[in-house]
Amino acid sequence: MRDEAVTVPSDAAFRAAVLERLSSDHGGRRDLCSVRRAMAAVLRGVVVPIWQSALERGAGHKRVAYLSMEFLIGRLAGDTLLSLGLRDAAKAVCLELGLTLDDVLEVEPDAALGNGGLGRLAACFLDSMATVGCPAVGYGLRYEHGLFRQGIEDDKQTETPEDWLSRGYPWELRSARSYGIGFFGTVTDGVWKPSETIWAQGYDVPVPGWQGSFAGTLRLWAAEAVQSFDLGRFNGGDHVGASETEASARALCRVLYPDDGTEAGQTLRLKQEYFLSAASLADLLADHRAAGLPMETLPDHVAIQLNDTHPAIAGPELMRVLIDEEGLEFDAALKLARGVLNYTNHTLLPEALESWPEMLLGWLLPRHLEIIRMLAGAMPGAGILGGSEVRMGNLAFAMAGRVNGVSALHTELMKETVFAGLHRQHPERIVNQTNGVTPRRWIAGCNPGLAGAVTAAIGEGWLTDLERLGELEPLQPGVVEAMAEVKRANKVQLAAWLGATQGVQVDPGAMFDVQIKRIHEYKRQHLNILETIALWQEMRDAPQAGWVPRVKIFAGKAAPGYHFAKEIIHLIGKVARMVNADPVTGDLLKVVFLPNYNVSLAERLIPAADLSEQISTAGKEASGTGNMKFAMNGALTIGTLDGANVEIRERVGAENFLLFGMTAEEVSSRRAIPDHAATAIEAEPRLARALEALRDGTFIPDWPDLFAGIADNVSGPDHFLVASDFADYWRAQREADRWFADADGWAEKAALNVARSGWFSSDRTIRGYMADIWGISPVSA
Ligand code: B1N
Repeated sequence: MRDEAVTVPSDAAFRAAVLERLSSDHGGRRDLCSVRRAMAAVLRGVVVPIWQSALERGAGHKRVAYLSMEFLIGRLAGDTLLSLGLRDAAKAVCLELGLTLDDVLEVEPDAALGNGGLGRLAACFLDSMATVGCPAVGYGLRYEHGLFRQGIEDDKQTETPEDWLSRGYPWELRSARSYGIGFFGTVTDGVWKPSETIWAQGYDVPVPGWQGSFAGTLRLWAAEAVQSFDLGRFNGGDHVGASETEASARALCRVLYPDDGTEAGQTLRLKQEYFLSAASLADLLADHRAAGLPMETLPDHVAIQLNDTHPAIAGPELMRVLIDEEGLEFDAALKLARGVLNYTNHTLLPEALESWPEMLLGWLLPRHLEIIRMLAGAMPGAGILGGSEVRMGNLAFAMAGRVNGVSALHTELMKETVFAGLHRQHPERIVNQTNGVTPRRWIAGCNPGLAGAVTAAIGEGWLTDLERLGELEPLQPGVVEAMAEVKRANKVQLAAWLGATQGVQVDPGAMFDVQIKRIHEYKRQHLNILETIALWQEMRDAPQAGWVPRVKIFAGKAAPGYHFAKEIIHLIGKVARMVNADPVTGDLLKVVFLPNYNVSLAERLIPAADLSEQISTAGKEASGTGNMKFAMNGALTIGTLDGANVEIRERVGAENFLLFGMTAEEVSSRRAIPDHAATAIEAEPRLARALEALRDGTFIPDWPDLFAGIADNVSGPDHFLVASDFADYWRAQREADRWFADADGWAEKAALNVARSGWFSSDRTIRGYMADIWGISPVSA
């Protein structure tokens, strides 16, 4: 049902508009790219008026500024068509032109302005804020190159630049907003004179809510030179040097830092962080001033959310503006800043907690260092400075009204570990907001079959009120069967795609076991591949023992400098090569590593998954969001008590979840045992044998000890306790086999996962932020 107030073309008008565009803008060409662009142009013509009218409706309302270095938005055409109810019309036009809609949608570049979960969460939040009526601007950077494109050569990762902008980006509008952002220079008596200025130019991507009910904005800052071209220098013969300032400005937004979980200690990264923070604040304050509002009322009009510490320099920047430009006293400025700023922590991993050397910060942002020292002086117990570094988590905490974690467990661990001291001083400040995902993209968009089955069972309306999935219970037999049928069809489709694109033949009747996420030691892809090796070895020993056939699917990128993660990818590739060619195991076991994991690939894999691998060392994965997407698409989770797995298990029921492994508490005590890995391996001959295969050249005869590094790590320091959790993981995997062998039993468990996952909608999360953090009520329809 379309919202009556929204002008959406009829199917016939949409068709006519696309054909018209094709002829006027593309010379009547009917290739995939031309059709894609013509369709995008027509959709943009529909979306922009929706967006403008929502901005008018939201005027004067308190709004959110969501500051994030990452927005992993993926492709937009499919989502937009679905939301506007034009998917069938688009299918028909494509068919008429001799194409399929899927192929047309496929040629849209997947905008990957993010690394992983943190960036995808920001994108889900944009969708939910626009849908529930929360006025919001997502502020980010317009990186010229998003996350690198991952290739696989000789089973190893290669990296090439991603170029989402190279053929123009139809979803953005160059905005009238632009601001000069200063860097370096000197401070005299509290007056900062920057020695370099780079222009921040806004580009707006309208974000329409479901069926055009409301809308928000994603505003991305591009770096441009204040003066792009020095004609004098050019005429003087310095043809290259004449563009020097432009080149240096453009370098700022050239790439997204491809690091998820480790601190990228580069000056350019800090420059990016400040550029985002300062431009976004300048934009907010410009609106506030233009509305004629006194500065003291800022907290009544804006809530700023810092997506992790990456934009935490926004705190000192706001202080600088309030003190140096608005003339406020330090204490009044701090009170005001705390009234608007909030901070989400996304990780407790020590290597990911940002800190900047005071030297570096003082060189790039001399006035900000002064202000940070004042803050540290005013709050001596906050731990803002330490070891000649500025600790950004402590700074963000000290300046925020609310600090939140992203799952119940993570929030509790935050209170006990990194922020224990600060939490004691400010016990009311930390709140939990468990992550969520948008069901528009992650059910209706990627799994139309499932959406159809749900609607057939409980009617419309659940996509914006996901807890209504609960109405699927008590499960009717027809519904369970319909869902199982959808899963089967999705698996057949994926199997065909794997055959066509990867040259791997898999049996759609096998269990599709999927682990897709960034490659990290704490996420333990090596635990999964070691179990795969052990399984293969046992299958070879007794191929007739009644094994449940498996297809092990992996995908994920490794940070370019993360050697161990790259070795894991290499190992998976070699195991796949050996196992897939083994006539003894044949269809019993296949292993696939899919290159270039991104949002679009996730949309293809999740609907076809039977088993979702969420196997991080307990206490390490702050939340996870893939885990939620799998559950709501009817996959069972095999997982540890980590992050949001805990809450997923509570909701879907322990009998529908394959739990294994140590708890976060047990992890800490186990790690204290000096030879924890060796004892675990001794007690588990299967693991010993699998590790041996990494050392004896089973997978790479020409270079037998190539993977000895992984084996040595697992049998030595094993910080992430792969060895200690292996036996229980094996047990849970065999339990999965038994459950899967009972097809009806499995189908019922899968259906219960769908029916009970409504709470994991990001609409619920956003309503939580609105009520507990931002103090914003929805704009009424
Ligand atoms: O944020 C997600 C969580 O679901 C994941 O569990 C968590 O790992 C992820 C430095 C990060 N935490 N920290 C980062 C990203 C980029 C970077 O440069 C750290 N990403 C997460 C959403 O809450």
